[in-house]
Amino acid sequence: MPIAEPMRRYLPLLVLPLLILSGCRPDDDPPNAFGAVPSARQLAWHQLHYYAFIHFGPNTFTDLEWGHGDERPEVFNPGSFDARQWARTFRDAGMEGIIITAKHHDGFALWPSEYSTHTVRESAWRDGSGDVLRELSDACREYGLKFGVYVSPWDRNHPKYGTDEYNDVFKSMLGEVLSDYGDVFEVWFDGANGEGPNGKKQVYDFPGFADVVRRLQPQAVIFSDGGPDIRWIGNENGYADTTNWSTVRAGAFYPGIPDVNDQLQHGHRDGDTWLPGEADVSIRPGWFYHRAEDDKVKSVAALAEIWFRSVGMNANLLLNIPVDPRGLVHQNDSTRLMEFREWRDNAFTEDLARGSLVVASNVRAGNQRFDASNLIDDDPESYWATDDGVNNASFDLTLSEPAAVNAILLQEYIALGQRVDSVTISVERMGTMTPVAFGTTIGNRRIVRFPRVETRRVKVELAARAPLVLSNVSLYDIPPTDG
Ligand code: FUL
Repeated sequence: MPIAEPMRRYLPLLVLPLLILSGCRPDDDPPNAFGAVPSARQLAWHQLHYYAFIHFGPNTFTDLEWGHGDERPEVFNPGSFDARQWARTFRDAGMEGIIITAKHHDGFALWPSEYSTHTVRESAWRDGSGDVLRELSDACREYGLKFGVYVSPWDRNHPKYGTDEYNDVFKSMLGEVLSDYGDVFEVWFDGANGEGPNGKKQVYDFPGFADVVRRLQPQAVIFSDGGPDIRWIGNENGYADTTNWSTVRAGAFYPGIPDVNDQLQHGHRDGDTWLPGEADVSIRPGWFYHRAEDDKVKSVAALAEIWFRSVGMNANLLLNIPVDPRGLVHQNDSTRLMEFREWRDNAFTEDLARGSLVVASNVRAGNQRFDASNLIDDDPESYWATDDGVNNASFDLTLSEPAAVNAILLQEYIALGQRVDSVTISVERMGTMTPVAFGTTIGNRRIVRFPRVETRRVKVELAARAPLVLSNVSLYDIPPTDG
């Protein structure tokens, strides 16, 4: 029913006192989302930190990094193959999943594909009756790990490579991988695009490949240089940039795009698309196993640095551990993985911010729901938020007793976007607050390190592009690594 004109004019005057009386101001609403936001499948991926990459195939036996595609399939013969040993090792290492090279550039399929004659079926392993993907996906389920696949579009073996038909062959092979082995959490597309056996390069149908993934594994994230869900971090050292936006400008990146590594490393502040970074690196110099690298497994110190610069810089870490020709994770790698886990457990188990008093310079509508105490409540869905228009704010943590600290972990509530441009950390020393560290972006997770100091008060000053929305703060006293 239409409201009479005089009534309409006076309506705000009537409603406003009612709103005030009920204690309800417009800012009692949650903050609006800012800019691009993650999809449900990206949000699920953001909850991960660290998972294993496995490069395994004929190269494991021929000592190559890039097989030529003409290797005899019989060379693939892992005598002590045990996917359960891999899964157990990675579970014990504190990893959350495994991504395996189902097919690398040499074209050899680790499953008995109907669309290729260069597969485990043609190998000497188990007289051709084995299926690596079957045993690994089963082992992942048994050990509570997520299962993911790397499937290289570049194929140096397939006779159809370099022709239009190959895109359909690739889609069919991808379809097998995504239909026959249960849930897949991530599909990893390598941008490498070289020549096939006929000397020709392929024009890849990436949109068509993505359609296959969406149809068969709608919850899986698709990784490539340009997404559509996860972007490469622009180097193979496992390092994101200290400034790392999860947003990029639409269309700026595509699989195999050259000369943008720097941009991939830090994303775009003015990006209109959510495309977070994944940092990949190998625990050894090569991606595949080489006996000559048995004593070149990265140190705990090197792995810790990678952790700070990936997981601690708004990326997930994909750490490659090449399986050896026996079909086992080598002792040197598993020993190092366990040492690295022990260091992380020592570093991150005790959160010194828990139980502290947190007071913010501004709390949205003064409403308890957005209070700064949400920063230390262990609930990732609760957050501290500021009023609309308050894009610069701070909070103080007062510890129950003085403690030595050297790192702070900050997390934005990214379901509503990425906002923070800069952060300054100060600590109380002899009664005065002294700045000890500066940072730029936060995003899903940011660890800022500073020289170890004993203090009772820590101040975090933030400048953002929209009201602040942070879900978590943690304080740590991280032990040194043994070098
Ligand atoms: C690169 C490949 O060419 C390497 O062999 C390796 O698989 C690495 C993870 O991606 O593009």
